[in-house]
Amino acid sequence: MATRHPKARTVALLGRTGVGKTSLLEAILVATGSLERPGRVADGTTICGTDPEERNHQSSLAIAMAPVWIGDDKLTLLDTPGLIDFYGETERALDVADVAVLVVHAADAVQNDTLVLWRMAREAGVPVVVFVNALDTERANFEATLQSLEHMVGPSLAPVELPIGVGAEFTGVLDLLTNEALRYTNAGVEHGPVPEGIAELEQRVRASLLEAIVVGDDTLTERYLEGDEPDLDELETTLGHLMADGRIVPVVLGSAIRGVGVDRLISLLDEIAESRPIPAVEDGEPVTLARDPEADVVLRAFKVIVDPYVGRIVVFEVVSGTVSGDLNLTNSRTQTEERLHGIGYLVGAKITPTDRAVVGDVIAVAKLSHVLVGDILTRRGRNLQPVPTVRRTPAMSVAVLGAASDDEKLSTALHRLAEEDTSLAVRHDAISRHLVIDVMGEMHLQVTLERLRRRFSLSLTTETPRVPLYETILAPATVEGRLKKQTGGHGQYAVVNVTVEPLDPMSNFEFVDAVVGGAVPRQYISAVRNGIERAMAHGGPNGQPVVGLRATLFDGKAHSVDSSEAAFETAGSFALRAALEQSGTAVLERIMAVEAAVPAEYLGDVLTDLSSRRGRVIGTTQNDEGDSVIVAHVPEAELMRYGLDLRRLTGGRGRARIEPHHLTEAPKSVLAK
Ligand SMILES: Nc1nc2c(ncn2[C@@H]2O[C@H](COP(=O)(O)OP(=O)(O)OP(=O)(O)O)[C@@H](O)[C@H]2O)c(=O)[nH]1
Ligand SMILES: [Mg+2]
Repeated sequence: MATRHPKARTVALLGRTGVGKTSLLEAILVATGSLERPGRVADGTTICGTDPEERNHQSSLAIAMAPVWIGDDKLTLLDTPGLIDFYGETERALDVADVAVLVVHAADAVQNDTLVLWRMAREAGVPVVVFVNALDTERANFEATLQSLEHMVGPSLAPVELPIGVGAEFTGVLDLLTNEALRYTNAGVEHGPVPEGIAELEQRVRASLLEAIVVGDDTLTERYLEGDEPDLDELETTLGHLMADGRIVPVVLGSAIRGVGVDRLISLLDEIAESRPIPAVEDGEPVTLARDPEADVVLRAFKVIVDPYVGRIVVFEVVSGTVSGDLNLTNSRTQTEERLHGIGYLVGAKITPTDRAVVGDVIAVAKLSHVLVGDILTRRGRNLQPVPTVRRTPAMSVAVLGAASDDEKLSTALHRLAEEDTSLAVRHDAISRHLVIDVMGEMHLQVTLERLRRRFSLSLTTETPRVPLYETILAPATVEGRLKKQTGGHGQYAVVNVTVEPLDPMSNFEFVDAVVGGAVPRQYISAVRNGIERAMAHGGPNGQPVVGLRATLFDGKAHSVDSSEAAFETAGSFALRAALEQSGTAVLERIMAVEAAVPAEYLGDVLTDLSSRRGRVIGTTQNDEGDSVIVAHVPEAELMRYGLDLRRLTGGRGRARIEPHHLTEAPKSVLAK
């Protein structure tokens, strides 16, 4: 018998909130013998729902994981949040998933969140299996759910099972591949023939499934057309290939709570034969990393978790190679050496040590304080970088205010949270001196504040951040900046003559040294520049930072004893202030270029909304997916919560990219704010 490497694969469970992903993961652990009895989300007793904030909200808020084994094969299951504010986590799970299980509720038609997730999986190139859950609930309707799935997926959707009964009568599934009925009882699963009543329907659905599968293999097609039905093994293998290529999106069904159909889902997942190739950038060139167990070890970090006892844990995907024993690798972002001693895998919140990990495996390593999500670790000398990910547009920005004495602590805490939660961005507003966080919605904000309170004992208030405004000089001015002070010992003496001219407000500050004959000694020139820049940052007559000007230093005076760098810096700042006074300034606001992609049915609403924000629509086109793409110029002041509002307007399906475009004079209404 040919030796083979044990397989390790990663499976992401996706689905909108409440469809039963965390419960399904629990049921899978029970079905594979990893767990004796399932915990319940409502009691906070599931393997993947132990985080206090998650228990509090009864919802998953971050990636959680647990492995299962099928013979030699290992599947690492990633549970993801279903709430839209936390889809950044879902994206990180899709970065590493070999297959995604899109969980839908049998009492739901496909909704916007499901469409968003389906599209995310497709864009990430991850094959999808659909699990229709909760067929035991009263309102369950498999046909209706299937119809709306067909609408979303198209002809590649292929049910592999049909339900036996529904609601309280739901007892099992018809397996279309094996042509038998599986009934789930307390004693286990009973295999039997397809019941008379549904045999005809079963045959019809089965025939179209077989046709869909045999087209994946020329010899199978030929044999099938000659009336020879492929055996189960052949069908499963071909289905596995078609599934991996995304040519078939199989649908299975069941009930996570009753453990029905869960074993069937697992064996279908096990048919995914290969790990997905991983795109990366090597020596500046795009490459695809083969999943080779014999190659260099390449690890990619996709999650950072801080455990109250173990500390910081980094979770990696083994992209290639085989990990065993202690290992020294280089972080290709920082070029620093990282020592991995002791690898393990996560079962919910617990690390279980292991001594070996193969390609496709997921490992957890403690005590790596500098590795961030997205980092690649490999042998020294290799220049391997991740493909840059596009950050989701934040839904809103808020300024967080703590007690003044806590500022340092607050900043540290927020940065620590942002390492774990890549959807959270922290920045410091130089003008208001507030910490500003970009979040993905109200719920994300609330959870972030809860985490700060529980983990760092920080109680905070938030407010809408100040809209940044700028000032620019209206006309050229030639001025003198003079500092002359005689105190006890040394005096301070510096004189500078400067011309200040307006530039395009978006351009960088320009400083020209036009001094001749050493009127301002060499060693003080950069001090003058610094003084002008400091005064610009400090603000003009209207208190806003000054932008867009050229300062030409053309003359000055120095004193052999009383002149110093500090004196020339001050003289420089005096000169700028004098120029601004003399020529006057205009207050500017920033205009952003908004590119919003929305399904056509929302176009009208989105355009109306943009014009209510003082927006100017530049154009509307269509992208490859058939979405309308609007480009508009909108003042930054009107966009503080645009991400959130666009989501509300489009049921979560609209996406926007926002970039600074130009600065223009701010209307009075903005100045009054
Ligand atoms: N009747 C029934 N209830 C279910 C089933 N699966 C899950 N539930 C219940 O539905 C509720 C939500 O289940 P979760 O597993 O937390 O759902 P989730 O998809 O993880 O939700 P988020 O974490 O918010 O994304 C819980 O109360 C479960 O007990 C099922 O198959 N049948
Ligand atoms: Mg959950």
